[in-house]
Amino acid sequence: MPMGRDEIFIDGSWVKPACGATLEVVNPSTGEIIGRIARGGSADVERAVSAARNAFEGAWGAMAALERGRLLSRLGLLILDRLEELAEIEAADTGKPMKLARNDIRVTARYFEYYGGAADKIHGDTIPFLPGYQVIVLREPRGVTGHIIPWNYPASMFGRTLGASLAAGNAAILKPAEEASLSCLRFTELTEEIGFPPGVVNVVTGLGEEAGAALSSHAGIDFLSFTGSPEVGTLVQMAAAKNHVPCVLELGGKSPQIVFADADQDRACEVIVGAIVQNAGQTCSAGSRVLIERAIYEPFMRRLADRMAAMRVGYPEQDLDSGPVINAVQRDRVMSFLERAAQDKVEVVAQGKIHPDASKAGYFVPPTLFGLVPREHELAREEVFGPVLAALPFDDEDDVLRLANGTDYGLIAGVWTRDGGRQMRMAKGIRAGQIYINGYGAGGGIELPFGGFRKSGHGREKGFEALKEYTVAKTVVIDHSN
Ligand code: TXE
Repeated sequence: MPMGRDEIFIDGSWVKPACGATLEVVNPSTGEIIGRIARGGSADVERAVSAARNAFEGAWGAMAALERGRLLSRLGLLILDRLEELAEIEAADTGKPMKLARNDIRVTARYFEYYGGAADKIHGDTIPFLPGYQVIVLREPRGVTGHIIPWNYPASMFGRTLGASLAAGNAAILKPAEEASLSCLRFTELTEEIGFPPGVVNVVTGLGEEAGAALSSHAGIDFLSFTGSPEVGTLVQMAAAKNHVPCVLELGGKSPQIVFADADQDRACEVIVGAIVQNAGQTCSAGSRVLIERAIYEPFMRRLADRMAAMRVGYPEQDLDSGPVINAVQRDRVMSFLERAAQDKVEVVAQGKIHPDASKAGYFVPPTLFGLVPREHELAREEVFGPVLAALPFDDEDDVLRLANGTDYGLIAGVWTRDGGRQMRMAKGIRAGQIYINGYGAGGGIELPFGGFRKSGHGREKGFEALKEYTVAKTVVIDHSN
């Protein structure tokens, strides 16, 4: 039974895309074609935007916040009901181990539960002004929101971006990544089952340069949320700027894990290796640099090396430490980093193993730890988006702050130390959207505001902070003096 569907979802109906074409769905664990999705384009985005506008100005806009929230909460419950089926779809489409796929589906459900509960708690403000005046600040939905998401966590991104937008009262158009659209399509079928009014959720699958570009350059949308590469993020922001459409961008990272000599080294080691190997390193908030205080560099590297060497990669049902990367392009990209590092004589300290039963046609790469990486080397500065960890020694707090803040990115950071004063100095000194002390929550915590500095993007998703992005303040000034 082929997976996916050759239709897109507009105005409450499944319809063929205007061009009638489809795209292949490839299983990254085997390289096999397992289904097809519709190749939507600008004509389809056009219809989706007008359907969303009608919903926003019609039934959806008129619905009580309480009712909106109920629909979202029920969607969350239905997703949990279908957990196993959805996890299997996600694992087949992305190659991730079943335990991670199940977790991602639970996270998706949790987003709808959280934002369902939040829908009737988004409220405005009053402001003391001149005598005889009453000032009310209304918090209104933006209107029609566009959402372009990547392939690394398609399910949870669906929940994260649509949960917040719909809770705030917007109507949405989602463009999933062409590499992994299947779970988004299945969630969309569940929105039908729950009974969202037509036009509230529209899903146009297709290529980035077609459907994605059409959505980001559309003058009829009021807000845009993009998660993906910094390069495409720049294009998207420029396209949106031409229409004065505001956007939130969540781009890449080169997040540091900072280990001081007084850290709990056992725990730090386990969490650091786990966080870079998870999802084959294809996590925007992966801790891909480990900065180690010089006094413990050698012993801590021995621990990291043992742990990295124990990592096992395979297909989803094996439930190992990670699966393949998403496609041949990403595999070749990651392998090219390893090849250049070899040419530059950067030392491979340890590598995990690809399970012998894993298909040779799958896109597997071995988890790899590099030691004594020069500070200016690309492994210390560029996002690899693979299971590749670069280790560098540092001397003191000033030195490590320079190093931590010394890339173009600033998404998250981990700090491992028992010293309370130092914990706070690091938290204040590091320019990143999330700082974890003695832990690392790559991608976790749906309640926690998340987003970047500099090339990691701007604006915040997750938590209540995201609801500020998806709403706008309107000030009403009433003169009641006569
Ligand atoms: O991402 P793209 P790619 C990084 C990571 C990875 C690299 C390339 O380093 O190696 O990006 O991945 C849509 N107008 N991240 O090429 O292209 C596209 O269809 C509008 C980090 O797959 O940015 C998809 O839906 N949209 C990241 C989405 O953008 C366009 C997650 C992301 O794809 C478009 C993924 C266009 N011109 C990759 N071109 C993270 N931050 O988590 C593409 N898209």
